[in-house]
Amino acid sequence: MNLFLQTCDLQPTPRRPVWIMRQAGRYLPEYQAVRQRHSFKEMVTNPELCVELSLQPIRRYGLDAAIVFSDILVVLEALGVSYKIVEGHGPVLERAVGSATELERLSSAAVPDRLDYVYAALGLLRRELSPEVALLGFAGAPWTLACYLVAGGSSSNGFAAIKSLLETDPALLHTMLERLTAAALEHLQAQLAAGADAVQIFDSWAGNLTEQQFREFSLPYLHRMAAELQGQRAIFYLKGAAQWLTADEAAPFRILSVDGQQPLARYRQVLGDQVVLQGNLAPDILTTDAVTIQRATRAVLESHGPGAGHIFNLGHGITPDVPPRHVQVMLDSVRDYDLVPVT
Ligand code: 1CP
Repeated sequence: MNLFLQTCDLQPTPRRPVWIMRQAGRYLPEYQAVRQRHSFKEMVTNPELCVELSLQPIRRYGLDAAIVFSDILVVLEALGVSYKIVEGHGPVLERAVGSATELERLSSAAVPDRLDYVYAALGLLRRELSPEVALLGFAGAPWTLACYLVAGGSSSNGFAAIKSLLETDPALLHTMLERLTAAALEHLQAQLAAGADAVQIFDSWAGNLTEQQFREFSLPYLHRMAAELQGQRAIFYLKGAAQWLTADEAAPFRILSVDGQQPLARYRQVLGDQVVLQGNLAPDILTTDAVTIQRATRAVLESHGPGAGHIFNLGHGITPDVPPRHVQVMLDSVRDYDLVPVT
């Protein structure tokens, strides 16, 4: 029985599924061991290494879902703007794209033609994983991809360049967002075809917009993606923005992943029980101590309650300073909680 997929389909399960993203995956010594021998780029583009890195958290913790080792930036590379990861800084793109001419220079080749290595890794992973473990693919949301594209990589000034573009040339930004929506969708469909059971769309910088700007520059594109992926399991992760959604705005999303801004009970109250909620322990809790982690994990579980439709997850990726045993404490707390029969 695959608890993760059943939960995605809003079916009751004996316990709730749990998985975690380790975007800043540096916290695992087995990740570090591989990283010391290879650049990030080598790891992402080599399917065998990807499989090894994707399986590491599954072997250590027995999670209910595995996420393919990759990055949201591969889609930008497929569009002709390559990236590298600079130690202690983050992603750096070969060039920034902020004008109509630069936008026109993006490659018009089909995105999946350039990302074979991701689909190869997914195919191998699906064969390696037991059927009880769900396999996740992913892509960046259009707004989040645009943040990196316009800044030329990660930003130390809150993505100021795209915030000013949004005011000075909103039409250009919308053209860019259209382009990124199509590219991300192609990549997601190809991952589903290659063996992913579900896909997650990361809008990590949605909270960098005001509520009104979110409604103009992010939400319509997420809705378009949800419509195109209808019938597939698509998890929409909104960092810093899910609290703005009305029930009508959330309705197109079957599965919503939320950060730790509000208790899950509040999301349920606003959104009703037809949406699957994923989340939402704040990752910094994992740097504290066992008792604090147990208490905070329980608070998340109690806030949701026993009903179907909750995937336990962090509100964001794990930071590199988290001791791996603290993750085990969190997982044990989730599993112990669900062992107590509900009366
Ligand atoms: O070893 C290193 O130095 C690289 C660290 C690292 C890792 C492990 C990066 C660079 N990317 C990844 C993998 C990654 N990225 C995964 C694989 C899942 C896993 O191993 O658990 C996923 C799902 C991502 C997604 C991703 N990349 C997001 C969305 C999620 C989020 O964190 O909000 C974003 C915004 C990125 C861009 C990126 N790539 C890498 C970093 C450190 C960042 C974000 C930080 C920044 O903007 O500076």
